[in-house]
Amino acid sequence: MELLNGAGSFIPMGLAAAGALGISAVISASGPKKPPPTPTFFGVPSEASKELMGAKAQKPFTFLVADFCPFAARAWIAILEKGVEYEHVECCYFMGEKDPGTKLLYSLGPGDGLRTVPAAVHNGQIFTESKELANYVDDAFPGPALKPADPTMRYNMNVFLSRHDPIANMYYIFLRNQDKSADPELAMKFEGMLEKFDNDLSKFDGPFLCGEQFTLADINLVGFIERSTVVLPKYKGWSIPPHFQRITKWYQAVKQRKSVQDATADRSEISKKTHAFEATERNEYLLEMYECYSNNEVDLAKQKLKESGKVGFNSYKHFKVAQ
Ligand SMILES: N[C@@H](CCC(=O)N[C@@H](CS)C(=O)NCC(=O)O)C(=O)O
Repeated sequence: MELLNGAGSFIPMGLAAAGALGISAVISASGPKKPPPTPTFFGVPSEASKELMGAKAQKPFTFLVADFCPFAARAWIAILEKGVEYEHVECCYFMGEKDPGTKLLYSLGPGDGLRTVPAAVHNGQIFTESKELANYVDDAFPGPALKPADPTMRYNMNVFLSRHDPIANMYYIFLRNQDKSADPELAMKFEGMLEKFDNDLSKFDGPFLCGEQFTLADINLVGFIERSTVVLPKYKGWSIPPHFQRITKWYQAVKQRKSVQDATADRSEISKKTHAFEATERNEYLLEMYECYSNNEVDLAKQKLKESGKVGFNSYKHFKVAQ
């Protein structure tokens, strides 16, 4: 079938429909062309960052991460669950631009670049923000789905995601608080949030929030429950109350997953070659890293580690010992 176009000549029906849809630009005499990738909100890596990326950009997915960061853990666990082939760039942001990964991170975007991990470059586009990045990884790659297919269960997952998100911020508020008299109240607030999580684990048959499927709603919380079991007992003398039995069971199930085991393992070679921290065993490492948070001295630690700028040398820790 043919149609008369405005100029009075005939055009085939298929092309007329394409024009009506505004996609005629992608059709040429040599056939359909691949449309350019949809731009992300953060755009494309700057020229400076492309140079820094160099050899790190051999694989199509470059992942900028700090292995102690509970936000980055979200995207990392998603990547591992899906079996994405990726380039792993550890960032010791405590050392600022003295650390090559952090230099790359800062140079990625326009203006000031990015300032936090996790971040990724995929299809020549910049991605960041842990929840959105984990979700993107699920959408963009084959492998086990991290979101329920059923719309109602997906709705439930989204409710769990937003309902339990405040746990992340509260963890930091509690850890960083220096006023001992406020600790009991902060602990109560944190427990109130954990209680909601514990209750929601009874909504379906488990072991995960949405039942048998391990989803983004679980992934969102893994890092914060890990730190609640390792960091808060040491620095706040507080532990997850044992009556939150569902959380305990959930965490046992979570720790069975290979992705979680890999993202929470003792330090890898790349980690040891990147960070200023000294401990190599996982829990010791988290305790060492979070010391400055527990003293609410993150800026001081950054200043010290930037000054010394040495891999495997925690000048903040030594400064505290000498004090
Ligand atoms: N909203 C961000 C938060 C990420 C974030 O705060 N990451 C920390 C590490 S745990 C970071 O990169 N901090 C950089 C700095 O303190 O300089 C997300 O969810 O991705």
